[in-house]
Amino acid sequence: MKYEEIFENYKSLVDTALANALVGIQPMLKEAMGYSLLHGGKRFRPVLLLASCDLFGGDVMQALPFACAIEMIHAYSLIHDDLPCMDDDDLRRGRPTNHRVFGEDMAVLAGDGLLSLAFELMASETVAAHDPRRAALAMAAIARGAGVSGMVSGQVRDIRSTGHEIGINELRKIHGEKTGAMISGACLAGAILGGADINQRQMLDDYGKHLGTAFQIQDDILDATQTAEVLGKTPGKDAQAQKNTFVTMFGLEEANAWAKRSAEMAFESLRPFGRKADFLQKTALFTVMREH
Ligand code: GRG
Repeated sequence: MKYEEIFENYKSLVDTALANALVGIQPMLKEAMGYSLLHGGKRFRPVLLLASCDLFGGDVMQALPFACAIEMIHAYSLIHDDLPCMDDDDLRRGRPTNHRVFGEDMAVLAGDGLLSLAFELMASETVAAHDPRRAALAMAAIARGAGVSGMVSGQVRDIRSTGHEIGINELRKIHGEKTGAMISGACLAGAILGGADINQRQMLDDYGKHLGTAFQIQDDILDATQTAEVLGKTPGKDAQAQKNTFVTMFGLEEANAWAKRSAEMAFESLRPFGRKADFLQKTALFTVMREH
């Protein structure tokens, strides 16, 4: 099967399961949650989770609730990040941001709803799982990626460092937490669910960390070089807001080189798996070639 077909297969499993996960929620809340969860998005993190589970011969259908959960957490983070009190953005995935359509109060609540639904989904699956210990460990990996030592912490560092001069180590810390932790959390959770041993988990975690760096630098490059039409969000915000990124600190050429190096390191992390890791290795290389 071609790379694009494999990606599409994982993605369509996720898209269907996400739509089903909102059934039964009261209409006002469902509309605001569904607006940001069900329309657009690359589904990068859930695809990584499913592919990492597949690498070890795990049951992709049993991993699906965890894949949906990580996408819900991602969607919540985007809604909250776009709020006037944070990035104050009007455009996301080619449409007005959540608070622009539903108001700030509903946007905060839609994010809260998505975050709690993610954990409800994983907890229910853990109770029903044939290996509840594995499921609980996967849930913990996702919680770590999302929370106080992951994305939330990175967002705090990012906000607090904006407009101030920082060094490369702090920049890497911000990126590692804000973006990398959810990406490596997805890979690690997938590996755990698939039955990876401790060394194999470490390899997937390493892969995810390098991939996270490559993904974030490419995001910064696109912010500086692409149009709103292609990106579906407002470009040029990093420079305008005096954000610290690889591009604003080192320039485009250096940022490109760094992104490529990180993608290659992600690729190398999975070499011991041979051809079985083809899809994940190609994902690393494509990450730095993507245009949105
Ligand atoms: C509000 C706790 C909290 C965190 C927000 C996600 C985030 C942290 C900020 C969004 C801004 C940003 C550039 C974050 C870095 C991660 C990133 C590149 C997010 C965009 O992810 P994609 O490209 O988005 O996977 P799609 O739309 O494809 O799902």
